[in-house]
Amino acid sequence: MIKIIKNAKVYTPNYIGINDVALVGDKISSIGNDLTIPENNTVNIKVIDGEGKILVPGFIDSHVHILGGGGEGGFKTRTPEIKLTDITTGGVTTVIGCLGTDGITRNMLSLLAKARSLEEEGITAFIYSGSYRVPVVTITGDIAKDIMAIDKVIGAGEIAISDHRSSQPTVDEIKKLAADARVSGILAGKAGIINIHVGDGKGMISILKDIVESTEIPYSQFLPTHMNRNCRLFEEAIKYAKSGGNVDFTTSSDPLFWEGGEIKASEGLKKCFESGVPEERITLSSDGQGSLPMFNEKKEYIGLGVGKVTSLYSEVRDAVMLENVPLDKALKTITSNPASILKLKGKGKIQAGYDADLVLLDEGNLTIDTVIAKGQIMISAKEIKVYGTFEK
Ligand code: FWO
Ligand code: ZN
Repeated sequence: MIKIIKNAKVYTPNYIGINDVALVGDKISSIGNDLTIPENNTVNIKVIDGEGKILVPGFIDSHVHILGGGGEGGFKTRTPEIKLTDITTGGVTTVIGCLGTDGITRNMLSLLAKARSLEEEGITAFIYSGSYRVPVVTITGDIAKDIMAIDKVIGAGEIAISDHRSSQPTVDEIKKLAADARVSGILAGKAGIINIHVGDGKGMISILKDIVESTEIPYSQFLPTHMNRNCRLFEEAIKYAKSGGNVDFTTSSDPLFWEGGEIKASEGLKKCFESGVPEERITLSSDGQGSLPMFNEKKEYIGLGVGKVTSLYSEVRDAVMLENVPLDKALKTITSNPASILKLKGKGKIQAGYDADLVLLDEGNLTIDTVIAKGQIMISAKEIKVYGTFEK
């Protein structure tokens, strides 16, 4: 099937002006002005009108509890499994699935099966092996084997540090894990990334700084997330990013958290750019379907919300509409930045040969109009065209 998106303002995510973009099957085939359909054309070509619209790469969400998560308030607070349209209605075409606090009753094979189910339903899904705890839960029994043998495993995560729910990992344990993930990632042509869950603990990311300063392991091996969960950690994120690290801000939130001093991701982006953080060092992720538990000062559970994948683009839109962050810079945090940090081949850009993952936005209010994943129209004119297996 050939599709041509005509006359849209194209952000690759760099702005390249009004262009046509042709999709052949599940790939972007060409970008240019006035791509015309030959008179004697016999192939059925679908033309999508991009007039008055902005065309951007499909969004990448690097931290989603696709199997569900939670449980911090007991069994009844285990959050439900994600559905396809929870993801596509947020313009997200690639997710990285993870386990969280509960890596005991939720297991890696189920996470892999859920990723494969999302792939069959039409989007791209990868996973991290592991959960909060170290030693890491894996499929093969060894993180290096998981990364080398299983196509969808791109690294380990979400490994918890500085959190009362963590396994209190030592620097050495994280160092060894990063070493294994790095070398198996190199051998498999993958990122071998360690997605680090940073809690509210006062240790913050000192473990990561120790490792980068005392070994050959580079900053790029780690992607610490939730770095906007409190002001102290956010200030640390700016320093860490300016010295070479990548930082990820969580977009799901609960007004309860704002009392706790959490920095709204859109405001965090603005502050980062004002502080001179290089734009390629920042990513946003939603923590979708994860729990957003609240604990009091005695670490007693007082309630929880559930993360939403739709918060990912919503925070990018707020950054542009409310914080005056330029659209291209804001878009990079959920397209080309995660694609390059996580080494997702063919993802995160509008470029010939890349996967046909694209989103059309209304030019006026930047709302999502159309979502295309692997060349298939998932959402068109704000209407859901493809539902998950059991959604309709
Ligand atoms: C964050 C996922 C947290 C789960 O600290 O880590 O709990 O396993 O589902 N969520 N524990 C949420 C804050 C960043 C607001 C998770 C959750
Ligand atoms: Zn987390």
